[in-house]
Amino acid sequence: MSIEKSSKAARGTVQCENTNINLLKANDYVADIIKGEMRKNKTLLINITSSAGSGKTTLMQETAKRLKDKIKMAVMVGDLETERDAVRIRESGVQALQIVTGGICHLEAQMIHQVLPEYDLANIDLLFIENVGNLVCPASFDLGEDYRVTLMATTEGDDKPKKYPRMFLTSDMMLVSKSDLLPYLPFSVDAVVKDAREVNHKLEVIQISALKGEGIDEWCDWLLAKIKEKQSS
Ligand SMILES: Nc1nc2c(ncn2[C@@H]2O[C@H](COP(=O)(O)OP(=O)(O)OP(=O)(O)O)[C@@H](O)[C@H]2O)c(=O)[nH]1
Ligand SMILES: [Mg+2]
Repeated sequence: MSIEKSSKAARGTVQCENTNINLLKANDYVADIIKGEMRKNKTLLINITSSAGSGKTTLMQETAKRLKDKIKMAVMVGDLETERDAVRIRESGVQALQIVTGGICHLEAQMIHQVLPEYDLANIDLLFIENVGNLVCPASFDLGEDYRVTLMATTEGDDKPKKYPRMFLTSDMMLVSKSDLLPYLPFSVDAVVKDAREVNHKLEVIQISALKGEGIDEWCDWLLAKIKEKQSS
């Protein structure tokens, strides 16, 4: 791909028979409709992103266990194939629907909008979108979320924020996940936080282990505070 073409793709613009179709403009139009729905129903919408396997579904399961008796929570989850993640999340006792993208590497606002009628938003305080696992394409698509939360697993190496800056630039929170593995890995939390905050100085950070429970109470308190803000707005 030429440099010119790749920079166009980065802005979401595709050259098609001399017509420039701004894909992101169409996405943002639908994202605004989703935002309106969430505002009307006072539902907090969180977009969870990360590389493949950083612990998104495990975090959804642990969050559901802790919060499902306090608030009404639901999840929609995107994957290229299989319904496995939705099945895992449903086993934690919350509604979860799978969006199978059939090879597309990210979720788009139109996909979210299409499944929204399956959710009783008036009775949902917190709706998660678990995005397709990768740090590249999902960064470019606004899904109408209130907050974007990116997991950065200790197993991935601490150099990712500078290599995949757009994801960290567009996120509100970075969860440094799998912290239980820190004793075994050459991973510096200080280095990853420094790099991530050089990309985005407003980024909030919590260190978590969904497996051992570290940071999960702090994460749930953050969610509860954001739900309260949304409901009093
Ligand atoms: N050691 C450790 N392993 C974890 C932790 N959280 C998740 N895992 C493991 O990491 C693997 C991937 O976890 P998932 O929750 O499926 O990750 P994911 O981000 O949802 O993966 P995709 O949806 O495929 O992108 C599983 O084997 C989990 O058991 C953690 O806190 N510590
Ligand atoms: Mg998953």
